[in-house]
Amino acid sequence: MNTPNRTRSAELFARAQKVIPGGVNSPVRAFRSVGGDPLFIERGEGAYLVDVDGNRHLDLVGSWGPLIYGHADPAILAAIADAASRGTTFGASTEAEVLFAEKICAAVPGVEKVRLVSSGTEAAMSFLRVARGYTGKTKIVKFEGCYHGHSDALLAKAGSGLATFGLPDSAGVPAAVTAATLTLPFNDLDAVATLLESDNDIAAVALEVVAGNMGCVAPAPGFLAGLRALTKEHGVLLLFDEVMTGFRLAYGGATERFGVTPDLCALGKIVGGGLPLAAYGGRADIMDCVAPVGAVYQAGTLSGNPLAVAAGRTMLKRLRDEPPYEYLETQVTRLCERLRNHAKSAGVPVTVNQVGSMFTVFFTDQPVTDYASAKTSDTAKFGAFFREMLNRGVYLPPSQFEAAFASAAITPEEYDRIAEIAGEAFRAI
Ligand code: KE4
Repeated sequence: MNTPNRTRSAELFARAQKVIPGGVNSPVRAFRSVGGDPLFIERGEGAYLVDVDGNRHLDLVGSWGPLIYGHADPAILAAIADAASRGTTFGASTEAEVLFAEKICAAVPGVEKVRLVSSGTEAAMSFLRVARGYTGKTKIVKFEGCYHGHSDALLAKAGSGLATFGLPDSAGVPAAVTAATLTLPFNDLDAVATLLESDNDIAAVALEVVAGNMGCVAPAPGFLAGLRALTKEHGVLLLFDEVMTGFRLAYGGATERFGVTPDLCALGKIVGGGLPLAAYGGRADIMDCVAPVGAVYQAGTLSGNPLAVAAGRTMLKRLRDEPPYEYLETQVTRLCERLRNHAKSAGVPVTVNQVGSMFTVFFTDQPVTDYASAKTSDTAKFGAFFREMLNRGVYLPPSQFEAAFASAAITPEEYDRIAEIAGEAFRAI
């Protein structure tokens, strides 16, 4: 399979590295873990990404989640243009924000009040601060392999003993900040029970309800209900990070899909319709801790930005009027079955995890239920698979430890084509 012409991307990448760290504005875009130079994109068209060399790719990243209906949705573009004609930002409240907040509260179980922010990082950083402010307690429990944005307290990894002090997972993060972030294995309910029984200074347990940042990993049966019972029993708040899963796994997100309601949740990606908008929300008595009502400070110049709110409102309207969930469930389940069959006939050991329209092909013969098992994957093989798929016009997330996000813009014939291309790629590696 010859490699498509990517000279313009290569030129731009060389130029970009002179003025942007790593030539990218977010690390995962640099293709470091899959090899080769990153693509530079000229435009998105429905199910396709078109790069600056004119190569078209069926897009299974969807900007890491927001684009459940694909690129350049005409209704969303029209809503943004319409809002922009009245100005781009006011730093003051608008009617649209109220209507949007009402929609979010009506959509997501357990969300009685919501605050709009500009990124998932801001949403997760804020729900953590609110949990600490509301409970008066200090420690936070997170899970290995879960990512909640790049705020200091959440860039933590497990200390020597699982429940000992968290260690920084990034340079520049003071140990004092992550000391209060305890990290446990995902899906390990016993570890949570042991910790909550032994430490009464825990404000919250936070998790990706379906993990996407270690690759797609589902909560084990009973895990979410167990967390809900344990946190209630010990006066600890349960925080669902639905930045990826919100409005993706159901209109009410993973909370609706799994039927377990947290105390607070973070939303992002889809809720912003592809513009910089995220949100955190939950029980009114907890959210009323937030300034200017309560003592927990959080603010933002562009929070509730009119253009982003217009995009988000249009996205939610479309999700209501023409829900993509059944179509995606059918198509992606069929696709994953075919990926398993093609890998098997090519003699390539893989574990394909899928929840709704999120999936990951792990290059391991073991079940993947947490970060330790995800790490048994052969990342070099994933890199080779990624490149073979890309050369054939299918754009997967450029990392073994990321979830693919399928869109409703991809037709059944195109899903079939993706499966056939994967068959060729499995045979080629
Ligand atoms: P942002 O600050 O990137 O909007 O959201 C942070 C965040 C919070 N919570 C979850 C569950 C997330 O997945 C994310 C961001 N996801 C990554 C993909 N692994 C965004 C892609 C990137 O970092 O470039």
